[in-house]
Formats: sequence, structure tokens, C-alpha cells
Amino acid sequence: MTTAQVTVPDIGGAEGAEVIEILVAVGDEVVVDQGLIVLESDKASMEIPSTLAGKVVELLVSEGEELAEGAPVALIAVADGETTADQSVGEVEQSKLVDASTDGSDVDTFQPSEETDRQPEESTGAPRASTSAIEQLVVVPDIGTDDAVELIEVCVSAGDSVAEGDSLVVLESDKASMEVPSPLAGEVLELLADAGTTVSQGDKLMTIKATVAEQSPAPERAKADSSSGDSAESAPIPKANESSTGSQIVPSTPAPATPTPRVMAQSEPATNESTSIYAGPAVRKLAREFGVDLQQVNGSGPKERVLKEDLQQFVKRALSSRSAAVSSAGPGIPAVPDIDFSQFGPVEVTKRNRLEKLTADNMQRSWLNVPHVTQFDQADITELEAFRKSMKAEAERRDTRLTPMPFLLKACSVALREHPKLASSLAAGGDELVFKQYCHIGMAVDTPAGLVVPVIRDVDKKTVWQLADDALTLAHKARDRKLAPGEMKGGCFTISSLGSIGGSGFTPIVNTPEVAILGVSNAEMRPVWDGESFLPRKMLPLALSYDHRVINGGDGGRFLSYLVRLLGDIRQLLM
Ligand code: CAO
Repeated sequence: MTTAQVTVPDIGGAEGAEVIEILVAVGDEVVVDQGLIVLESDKASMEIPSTLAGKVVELLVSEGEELAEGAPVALIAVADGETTADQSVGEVEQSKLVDASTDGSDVDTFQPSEETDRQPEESTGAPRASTSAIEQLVVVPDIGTDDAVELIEVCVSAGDSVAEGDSLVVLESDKASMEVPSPLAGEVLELLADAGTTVSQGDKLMTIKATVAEQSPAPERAKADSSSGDSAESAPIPKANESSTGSQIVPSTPAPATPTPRVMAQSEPATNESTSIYAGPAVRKLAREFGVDLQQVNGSGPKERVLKEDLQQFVKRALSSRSAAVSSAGPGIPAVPDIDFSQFGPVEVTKRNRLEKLTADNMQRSWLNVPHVTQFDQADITELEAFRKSMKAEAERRDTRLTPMPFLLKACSVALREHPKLASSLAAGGDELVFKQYCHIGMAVDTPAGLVVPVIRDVDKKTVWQLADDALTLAHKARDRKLAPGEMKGGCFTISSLGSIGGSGFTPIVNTPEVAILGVSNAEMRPVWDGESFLPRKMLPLALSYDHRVINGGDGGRFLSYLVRLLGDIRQLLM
């Protein structure tokens, strides 16, 4: 019994190919040409067959490992006298191939003749070669049917350089779709078939100017010394390599090349989840590396073929939605799945600006951290409105605008003075409450760029006219994007007024680290029962949202009722 090593043969120039599958286990009996492992490069996947018959003694590779030509694959124990260099000559088979080229005529061009049969080579040494160029016609291979099939994609253009194994075209029958790989490396000279046409076996696809290696006699392979029991290396020689090397084996007028098609998808039930989608080997490899299930990726290529760009987009989207979820939602909060809406109809995607993204983060942080409660009430502002309107001329004379906002600001400052908890903030991880001896109130402003909240300072110390000026100035600055960062800081409480926009009510989100916010909706005339009759009154809907960790229902209710009273009789603001 002798132990011999099987090594990786010439794999068509691939610098490193990944072991994606190990097909045998230690102790298995293998025969010559039986697949040992499957390698995948960015160009093709290929099975590395055993060059020896015997028992697998040791596997020298593991899945995921990158191998290059000459790397040891397995140790095989062979019966004495069985190990011959001739037996060790094997072929690399493209994995997942349809065996469409069993007919010798298909591959005549690349099959060594008796006279030109490759001599056994030394160890893993590739044949020494020089180069020359020939023009090669590529035709449709045996595709397992006599019927014409559709050419659904031409993957190359004239002038493109292709490596052996690169996809040239994609064909589709009613049973399966398959890639036709380039049987040789070279430059595409001319395309002879268009996408959308139907083709049959033997039809011309394209011509490729091939750069072929002219093989010079290889040195004799060192034979295993079976009597001494030493290990001997044997490197299988890939069929793919034969196809592109050796001037002896390329006729002066080359016969058409009939590459072996690679099945991409079959209409029959798929045995593994990724076989029922259209994708080339490079895309499949990439998908495996990223752990992406190709079933989830929408293909934008012909016949929904998954392209590399589709995969990149998918990964990009998955990463951004995940990082957004982790950064703003924290661990443990499941991310909302990222949906490709184009699967339902046409879409247009626009970038969100910085302000919008910042607002989104702030909102989500607040929503997730603060247990919100919202209370509703209505203030009778009939008198306030009458007074406000009576002061319009004066407002114009002062070059300002007297909307309900300055009255709301003033009323809130008075209500906050009476109920300071509503202007407090939580600190020290919830152990302390900070009461502020100032009264700065934020005012939400709707701008074309997004929502901003400038802060009006010392509201309690200002007159209604001053507050009207401040509100007007800050709203203009916000819309002109001229607010300084300091003008948006330090608020104790926020007013968000949608009154001029409309709506009868909404639940605002607390602007943390504040603990309460007032939502103001559209004031309307309503019939109000005074105990004897219905009276037409201008009613202002108010909604108070608060942080229930700090403000309980009683606090909120008392604050809101007090505010309603103040707005109902603004003379109290003087008290
Ligand atoms: N009910 C009825 N009318 C109202 C009203 C209310 N609650 N509030 C304001 N109005 C009236 C004003 O009186 C004014 O009319 P007149 O000129 O006849 O007096 C008109 O609506 C327009 O007011 P305005 O919006 O220009 O001024 P404002 O002081 O009321 O509001 C501002 C200023 C900056 C708060 C407001 O323009 C704004 O941007 N609001 C949106 C805030 C927002 O988006 N909040 C949501 C945040 S959460 O997504």
C-alpha cells in the first residue's frame, strides 16, 4: 500500500479558488476521476477529481479555504502497483454542468489526439508554454434538446477580453436556462447572434481571437516509488487547460468551439434554494460570501437574472437598515424589513437631507425612551381672538404679526411657573429631576428643509409684543436656514402649532430631554352649551403629551386645565 497526494491542478490562471464543498470523507474508497472537492473562483466553479483509485487517508483542505495550483488536496492510499502517473491524469470538470458534450465531436477541437496526448507531467508542474493567436468560432453546444432555445442575454461585447469560463451568452429552453462559458481566453471579435433570437445546437454565437499556449514537451513526471512507500504527488490536468493550450491540438483551421453550458436554473423543482434563480457563478460566489440568500434578491437583468449590482444594492440596503436600527433603536428591537418597492411598480428614490435624518433620529429616540401619554382639551379663545383682531392695526404699525402664538407662549410661561415639573428634565439616569429657573420655550417650525425647533428665551419676562417679534424673527430665520445652533438649544417646553395648517387634533412627541409638549390644532367656531343654550364659541383644540416617568396624569391634567383657563381669560396673564 502506497500513499499518494492529490494536488490542485492548473485551474485556468485563477490565483486562488475557494473550497466550497468537500465531496469525500476520510475512509471513503474513491475511483479515478471521482470528485474530491469543488473549487470556485470568481470565474467558474470546478470539481477537482481524484487522479487515483484508493482509500482517502487524509483530507488536507477545509471548506472556505483558498487554494492555488499545486496545493495538496488529499492523501490517498493506493494498492501497490496501482499508482501510475498515467492514472493520475485527470480533468477538472465545471461544476453543475449539463453533460452536453459527451458527443466527442462537440469537443474535437480541444480533445488531444492519440499522437498529441499530453505526456505525464512532473508533480503539479504546468506545461511550459509560449503563446500564439488563433481565431475561434464559438457555436451553440449540445443543450439537451433539438428544439430551438431563446438567447436571452449576450454577456459580452465585441472587443471585450474574456477569460476561459467567463459567461458569453445565456440560453433558455422551456426546461432550464444556462450560461455558455467561454471555452478559451481571448478577445471577442464579432458577435454573431443577438439577444432575443432563437438558436439551435451548432448555430454561430461569436468569434473569439484566442491567445493559446504552445506547449513544449513537458518533463517526465516523477513516478511514485511504490516500493519505498514514499508519498508521491499527482496533479490532475484540467480539461479547460487543454482547450486553450497546445498548438498541436489546435488545427490550423480551427473547428468551432462548443463549450459546455452551465445550468443556471431549472423549471423543475430545485433541490437547493438558490438553484431556482438566475445568477452566474461569480454572483453566486459573492452571495455565498455575504451570506445572502439569492431568493431574496430581485434580479434586474433579462428574465430577472440577478446581476452583481443587484446583489450590491441588496447588501447596501440591508447594512444601512441594520445600522439605522442598531443606532437608533438599540439592540433587541427588530428592524423593519427593507423592501424593494420597485417589485410592486415604478418608484423614484430621493436622498433625505441631514435635517430630515436628524429629526427622524430624535423622534425615534424620544419615542423609544419616553413613555408617552397625551391629554386633550379645548380652550375657548373667543375673547382672545376678538382682542387679537382688535390689535391687528397696532401690530402692523409695529411691523409685526399678532397670531395666536405669542399668546400661547405667554400663557404657557405662566402655566409652567405654576407647574414647574412640566418644564423639568430627568437627570442622573432617572435619579434626579432638574427644575429650571428660566423659561425658554421651543416653537416647532415647518420649513421646506424639514422640522426645526428654535427656542424663544425668557418667555416669562417678555411682553406679548416682544414674543410676537421673537416668534416672527425665529420662524423667518428657520425657513431661511439661518438659525445658529445655540438658537435651537435650551428649551424647557415646546409648542407645536398646526393651527394654521388644519386638523382637529394630534399627539405630539416629547422633545427630549424636555418632559412635555403642547400640540395646538385649528381653532373653529363650535356650539358650546352654557347650561341654558348653545353659544357659538371659538374653540382651540390642545393636546398635551408628556413623559409619564416624570409627569403623572394629575400633573398633566392640572397643567392643561390651568392653561385652558388662562387662554379663556387672558386678563389672568397679567396677574
Ligand atoms: N387656529 C386657527 N388659526 C390659526 C391658528 C390656530 N390654532 N394658529 C394660527 N392661525 C392663523 C394665524 O392667526 C394666521 O392667520 P391671520 O394672519 O389671519 O392671523 C394664519 O393662521 C397663519 O399663521 P402662521 O402659521 O403664519 O403663524 P403662527 O404664529 O400661528 O405659527 C409657526 C408660526 C412657525 C409655528 C407656524 O408657521 C408653523 O410652522 N407651524 C408648523 C409647526 C409644525 O410643523 N408642527 C408639527 C411638529 S411635529 O411634526
